[in-house]
Amino acid sequence: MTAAPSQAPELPGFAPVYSGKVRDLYAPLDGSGVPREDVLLLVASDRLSAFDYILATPIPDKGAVLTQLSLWWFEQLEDVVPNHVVSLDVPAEVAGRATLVRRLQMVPVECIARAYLTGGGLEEYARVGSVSGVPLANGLVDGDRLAETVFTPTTKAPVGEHDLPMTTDEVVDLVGAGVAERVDVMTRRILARGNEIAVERGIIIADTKVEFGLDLAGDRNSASGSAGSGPAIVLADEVLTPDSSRFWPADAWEPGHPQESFDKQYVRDWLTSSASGWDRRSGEPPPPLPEDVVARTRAKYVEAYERLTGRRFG
Ligand code: Q0T
Repeated sequence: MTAAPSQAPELPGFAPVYSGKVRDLYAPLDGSGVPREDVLLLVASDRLSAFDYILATPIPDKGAVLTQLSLWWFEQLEDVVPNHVVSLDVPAEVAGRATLVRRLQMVPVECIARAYLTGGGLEEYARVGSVSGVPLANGLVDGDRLAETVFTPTTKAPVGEHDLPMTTDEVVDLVGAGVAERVDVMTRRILARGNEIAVERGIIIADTKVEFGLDLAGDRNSASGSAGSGPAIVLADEVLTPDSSRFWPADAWEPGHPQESFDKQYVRDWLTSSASGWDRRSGEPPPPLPEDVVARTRAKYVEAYERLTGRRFG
């Protein structure tokens, strides 16, 4: 028996607002059944994406592990950036994997910072010798640590489409020079603080994607280095999880080839092995995962949580 993929659950008292690849957003209904406009319920599912597919097999506890990890990081980052979390008072059905969050005006940019060179950053470097306009040293290879953390924003494409790199000018045209500068600095600080903490615990965070929102009602930022210079910029969504970031085991780090993925290695290895019977270029969706691949993948998520936080999961 194969478990069905977890779709956005129906939650009494909540109206579905948006379903992403792995997370679902709801608006709480007020006493009269009207959706509230001040807060949202953010629910993390057990869905896993690999090779641009949502796999048919959920990973048990993945949504809870990543929610708890994000909450822990929000605390570690409190002096760097305010966050959208309001409370953990959520329906029992999604307890542990949901948070009530402040509804923000989202900054329409995927804010990415890179501390190590790989993926799209490596491709751009190979082509033009720079990444998002930042010139890099000659001769860098896949997995090299960058001398400075680079901000590499992209567009927010709809689900199913690919995000495209944005120039600084494009970000400025979209959100203004003030917000553009502040999200650049904050995204790089988040990754830098993340790595200060993670590297001691045997994990490298090569790069990360964060989302910010503007709190048009709330206070000015005190931690942003720009107090009084515009609406507060608030960290939304999730932060420094294996879904939003590339986690690498630090002890296996070896520049010059693609690094092992902390969380999805077993899934990728199995899907690309003959055992899966799947051809990535066939256009067919991947087959369901075998039990042992699911169990080992779940263990990697729990291991990341436990290593980073020093807490036991569950
Ligand atoms: C959002 C207003 O991928 C997203 O959501 C996953 C379901 C992106 N997204 C976030 C929002 C948030 C948050 N988080 C917020 N606090 N306020 N909108 C909308 N889409």
